[in-house]
Amino acid sequence: MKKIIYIFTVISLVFFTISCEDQFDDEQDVITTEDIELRAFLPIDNGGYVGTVLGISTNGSPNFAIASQTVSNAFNIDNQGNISVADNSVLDFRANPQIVVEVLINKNGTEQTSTVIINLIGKDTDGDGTVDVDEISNGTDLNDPCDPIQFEGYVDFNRSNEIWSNGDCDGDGILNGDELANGTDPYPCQDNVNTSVWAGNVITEDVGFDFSIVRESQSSCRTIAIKGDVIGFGGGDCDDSEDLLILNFEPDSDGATTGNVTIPDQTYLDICFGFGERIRSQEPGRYDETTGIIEVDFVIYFDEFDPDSPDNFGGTLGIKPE
Ligand SMILES: [Ca+2]
Ligand SMILES: [Ca+2]
Ligand SMILES: [Ca+2]
Repeated sequence: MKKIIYIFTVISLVFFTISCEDQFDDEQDVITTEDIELRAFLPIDNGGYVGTVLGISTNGSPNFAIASQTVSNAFNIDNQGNISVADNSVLDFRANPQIVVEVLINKNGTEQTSTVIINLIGKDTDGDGTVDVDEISNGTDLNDPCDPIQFEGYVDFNRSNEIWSNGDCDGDGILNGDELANGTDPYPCQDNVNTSVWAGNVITEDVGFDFSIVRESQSSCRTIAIKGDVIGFGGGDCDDSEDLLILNFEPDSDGATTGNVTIPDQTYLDICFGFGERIRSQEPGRYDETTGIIEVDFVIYFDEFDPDSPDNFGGTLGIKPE
């Protein structure tokens, strides 16, 4: 009897073991992955880490392989799914700003694909608007936010960049970030118009009419601002107006002492009339630093009226130092 029980037990054990193995063999690998989007900041070294592809199998670690990529040999992948740069010489963020990599995740013949979009971005370490790869090829300093030199009016900087904010590009002792907060220009004037010729008192006249007025003028980069009624248009209280008339200068060439002068479209003596008078130049006038003479045709018109109408009041504004 004992023998029978023993044989039965052995048979049962064998059967149980076989049935377990059958069940194990029948279990399919299930692989979990997802499509992802990554960013690679250039320049980046060969071997530089870019990101990791998710790949989980129900039966241990799966294998990762790149099936295709839109720029050959750009990236590698290791067996943890880490994507790294294979050959940085083929990464060009202007020619190919986006590279699509198809990754196969495989375990025991079961396979899933992850589509990985890698956006190439030109890094700008110092926030001056010139990306590092260009600073390297141009020979400028990628850690100096004021190299290459830019001039007043330049706006392509990154205002949230700390290196840029802590720079002082015009050398006036006020940091770039503070200049932005103050509403001043952080960049130096391109010093090829000597507007100081018209700083202080200037004589203004409506050329062809027999009068002239002395007015106070402030000069800054390629611009002067003259206080009050420059052409005797208003008279009375308007003479003492603090309103400013802005004129802009554009040299004929770099370093030239002559060039064009324009009156950008602006309100004129609004503080003393309040009728919405506007003034602008009809076409660019001329300035000459040596003689100190400025002449520019102007037109005065009312807001919402046609500034080109022949019925508008106009003339030639003459300006010279007192
Ligand atoms: Ca830069
Ligand atoms: Ca720089
Ligand atoms: Ca400054």
